[in-house]
Amino acid sequence: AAIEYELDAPYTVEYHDSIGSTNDRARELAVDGDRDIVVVADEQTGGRGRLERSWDSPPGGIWASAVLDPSLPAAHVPLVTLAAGVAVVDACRAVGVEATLKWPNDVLVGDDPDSDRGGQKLAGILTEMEGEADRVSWLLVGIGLNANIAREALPDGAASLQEQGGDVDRRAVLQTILESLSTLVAAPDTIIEQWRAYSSTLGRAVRVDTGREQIEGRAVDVQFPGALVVDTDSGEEVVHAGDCEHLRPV
Ligand code: BT5
Repeated sequence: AAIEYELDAPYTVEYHDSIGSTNDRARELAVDGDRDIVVVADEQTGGRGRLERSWDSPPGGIWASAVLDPSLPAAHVPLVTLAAGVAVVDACRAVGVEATLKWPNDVLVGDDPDSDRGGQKLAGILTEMEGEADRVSWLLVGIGLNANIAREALPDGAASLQEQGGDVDRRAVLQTILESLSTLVAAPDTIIEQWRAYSSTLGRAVRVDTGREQIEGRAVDVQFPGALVVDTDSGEEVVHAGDCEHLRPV
């Protein structure tokens, strides 16, 4: 069944049964000057992750991209990714699924630091923008949450809300996500603190691939506007972007 598109949300909704990528459609709207609109699809045929990766998006997921007001300084944009993660965790916890956040853009379940079993990815965030210095011309955040999808229809290492606790009312879940997101972006000072509270990265042994180097150490903090602080053998490193792996305790 398709998501009903009437949401009592702080954004207007454009709904598609099937689309290439909601981020691509949101980008068209954003470039045209639309704001506070969210593109939602039941299925994506060309879902995207970061760095040219693909994002599996079978029917039953929550695939959504929100076009935000770009009036914030470009330097604050990484906060939007953190805010979207917090909003997704809020919505998962509201349906009884104890999700946590892995820096910078993953929502996990089962990421217990004391277990040998690594966490599984329940959702991912893809923030995109154009602009420079203090002028963001458009800004959007894509959210992919595996909702009513069977585990078998997802790649290895993924989890779904269905598998965690049964099917959800996608409309209600999306509503919670958008309300949280809107509250958070209006109060950017609160984002990092909430992110820390939901994080399963902090305190962990991590390996971060920045694309140029691998940094290993203990993740000790996330600081404005979204950088990970890693305590390494050669001192503290502040990492602004990269892929982070949670290492098992030995
Ligand atoms: C992300 O990238 O996690 C960002 C995903 C954003 C998806 C949303 S859906 C709505 C909007 N429209 C889009 O086209 N995109 C956004 P990244 O951190 O690069 O992780 C990508 C990796 O996650 C892949 O290489 C796979 O290993 C894994 N993956 C792919 N599909 C998955 C899924 N459905 N669930 C869990 N993991 C998945």
